[in-house]
Amino acid sequence: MDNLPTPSPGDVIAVGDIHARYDLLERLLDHVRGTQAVIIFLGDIIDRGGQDIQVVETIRKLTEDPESEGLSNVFCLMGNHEDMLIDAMTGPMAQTLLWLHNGGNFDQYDVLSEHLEWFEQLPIYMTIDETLFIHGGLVPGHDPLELIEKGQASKLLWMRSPFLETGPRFEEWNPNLKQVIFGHTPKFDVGEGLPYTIPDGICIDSGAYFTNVLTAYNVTTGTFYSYTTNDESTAAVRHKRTVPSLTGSTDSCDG
Ligand SMILES: [Mn+2]
Repeated sequence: MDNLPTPSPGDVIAVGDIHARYDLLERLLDHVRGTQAVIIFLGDIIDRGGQDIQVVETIRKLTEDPESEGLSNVFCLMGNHEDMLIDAMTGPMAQTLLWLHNGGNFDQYDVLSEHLEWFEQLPIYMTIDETLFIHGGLVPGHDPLELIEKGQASKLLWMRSPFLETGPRFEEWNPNLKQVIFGHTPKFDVGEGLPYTIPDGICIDSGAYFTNVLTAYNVTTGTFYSYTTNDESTAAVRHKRTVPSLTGSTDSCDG
């Protein structure tokens, strides 16, 4: 952890998909604890990794009492996996099967259900200054509020094409926004555990649940942090243009 620069008070740090990897969440917390940074989890905190309860209870407590870990504010956005879990708990049996098919942890279903109301209030997206944060992506050229008001939020949570190819097209609906930070679609053809850019956007989902690398991005300083299960956690200052661009193949896991 010595080789990671310490964030400054008020720095805004987005965190990619954790997918129930409490061991990697702990690495992040060891780094940011006591710094008074602002933390934004980009959703998909549950499923696949096995440590759902520890992750949910820790992140929920952080959002409700950030000062307990010396953070100035903590937000958690909704991912498609949280959305599936809500449907599994409130919808027909087919929704439960969909959640299980996507890595849902049935052993922890009862404890997770105690957090249903917390999951239900998670925001779909947020903005800070010229940056928009969201789990999956945007419909290019459209304000996400339009879709949310039409009851189509899940489209944003599952978004891949055409957003990954074209970017958000902010100039068509909000020229004050300049970049979108999102998760959901790790790309293994650009290098395992690496973030990548799209037009006006950066994806920081590094597939933590099987690459063993959790990625965060300090938006204020332009620094990426990679947390690993050994002592090789690293930081790299990479301006957008030097992050590998998404080209060609859109092969990926199913989110
Ligand atoms: Mn996802």
